[in-house]
Amino acid sequence: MDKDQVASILSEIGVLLELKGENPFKTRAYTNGARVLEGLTESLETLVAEKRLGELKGFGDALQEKVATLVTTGRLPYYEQLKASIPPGLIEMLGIQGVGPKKVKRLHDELGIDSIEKLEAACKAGTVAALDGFGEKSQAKILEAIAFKRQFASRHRLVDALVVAEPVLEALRSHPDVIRCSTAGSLRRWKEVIGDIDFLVSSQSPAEVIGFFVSQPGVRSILAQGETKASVILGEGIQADLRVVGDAEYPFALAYFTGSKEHNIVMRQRAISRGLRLNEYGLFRSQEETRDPALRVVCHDEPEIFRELGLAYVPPELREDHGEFKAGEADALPRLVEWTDLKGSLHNHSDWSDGRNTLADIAARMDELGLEYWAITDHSRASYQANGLDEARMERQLTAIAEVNAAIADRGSDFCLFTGTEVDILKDGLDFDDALLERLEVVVASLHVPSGEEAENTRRLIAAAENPLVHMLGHPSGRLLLERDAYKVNLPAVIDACAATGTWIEFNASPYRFDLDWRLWHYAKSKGVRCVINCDAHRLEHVQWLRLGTGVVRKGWLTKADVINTQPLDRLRVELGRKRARAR
Ligand code: DGT
Ligand code: CA
Ligand code: CA
Ligand code: ZN
Repeated sequence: MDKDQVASILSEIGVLLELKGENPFKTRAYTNGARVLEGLTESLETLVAEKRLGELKGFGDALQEKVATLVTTGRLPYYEQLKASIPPGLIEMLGIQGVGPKKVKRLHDELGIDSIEKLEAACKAGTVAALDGFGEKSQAKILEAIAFKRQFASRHRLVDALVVAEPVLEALRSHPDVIRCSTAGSLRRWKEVIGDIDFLVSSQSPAEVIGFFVSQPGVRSILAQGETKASVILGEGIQADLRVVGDAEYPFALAYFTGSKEHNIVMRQRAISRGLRLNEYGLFRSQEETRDPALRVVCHDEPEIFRELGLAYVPPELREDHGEFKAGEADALPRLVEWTDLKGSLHNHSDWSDGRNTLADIAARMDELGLEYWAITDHSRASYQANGLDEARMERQLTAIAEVNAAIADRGSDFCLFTGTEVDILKDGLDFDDALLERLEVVVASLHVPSGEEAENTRRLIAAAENPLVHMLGHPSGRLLLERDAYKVNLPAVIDACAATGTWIEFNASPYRFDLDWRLWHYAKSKGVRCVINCDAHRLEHVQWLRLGTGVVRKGWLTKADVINTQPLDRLRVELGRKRARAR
């Protein structure tokens, strides 16, 4: 266990003892001990090995013994028993701003409150204000802090985090004291849902950078502000952490704080097996934990760290311990698809169903952006709440699209608006007859009203894939991130059916969906199933989702060749005809 982990356990022990009403001298010994360890420049392992812990300020026998146990065994029974003796609700209550151990103890002793829920109820009933030393004002503050904690303790969609993180990163980048900076953590790895935002900066003037960071316009409140790190709440309640390091440490800190934890553990092991030590401060020629710059293996950037550990550079998206080490050793990591490789989107809506814009406006904008094609796949008749089209309206839309394409050609552009449908997968087949589907250039089949039975949903999706006129399955799990779980379905079986029939699977780039989940693309790809990165656009600005979706689907190891809509228009036409031709 390293010194920061030991320090954090010591300070937790201090808090737990205070909760129990222990004598303040004992409590303070742990809190001070934690602070001494945080500022330690020597290796803690060495101090323990040489039995020199007694040299540290305020380290009596009891504290020395506990630190030694933690460092050598990674565990401390005293701490575990102490923690187990306290109701977990009390520990959770400590997480409310302005509620420290003394207050928690009094709320528990005098009102029997042992959870956040009970505290909230008591505040609402007014009983907390009646306690000596609390009052109306502090009762209202506690209620506010509970609401606040709920909001920021939750998880957030990637897009919501990016929107608040990008301006802060831009600001940091332009600050004269910032040498290098980046996001780290799950945001840099393009996770579809994230906990908190992490920023990393290298600088020789950390105090200036920290001060600048906490005074950004997006900062709603400051949770902690130290000499080299700070935590704030941004925008709609998303926590953001900043760490400032020296420039020589920067690549190592970036690798460490990018994670994932699982990836870091393997990296650390690889270092150890080469007689080295890897931590957030560097890669060291050492058998034990250290941050001695004299022992540091010089790496100017992340690729050099990977090289030192016998690996090809692993892009952040792949750092999930999902096979990147085996592939990295063999220099067999994929060259991932880029959003700029995309030539259009094959699942989109217009104002003919539940989209916002007209066919002409959509075509004009996508052409102007330099895309080569865009499919209009409005809903079919069963999606009546989304103003789905019946056969007669479908017929009229075909004429309207032909007119738009003619006008585009008149302007001298090669851009193509494809006809199509997002046809509903019903209990007993598709919502349109084959005779109509055959006349549409792009057919997306989606399950919008699933059954409660896994076997039944799986059967319906497989039946849709088996229709030679269906090009791809839309949002195959039906999940809405942080809102609605996927319906029950055996996705590997669906993937197998798509592989067998030459059906593509959509990666729905809507930040509410990101469906099919990136974790399944590795399997789909191994079966030869091809991906279509679709915006499922309902407004012009949703075209931006091409960038977001590509970021997330890269986590599924996809290359340009794995994604159909990287093909230019003429090649795409050939691809669209392939499955149909095979069936004839
Ligand atoms: P999140 O915020 O829950 O979406 O996920 P991350 O991955 O951003 O996690 P976070 O913010 O707790 O920490 C950022 C990175 O720091 C994490 O990806 C890996 C590294 N890290 C944090 N704690 C540990 C740890 O205890 N062990 C190791 N090996 N790495 C850690
Ligand atoms: Ca994070
Ligand atoms: Ca964090
Ligand atoms: Zn849909």
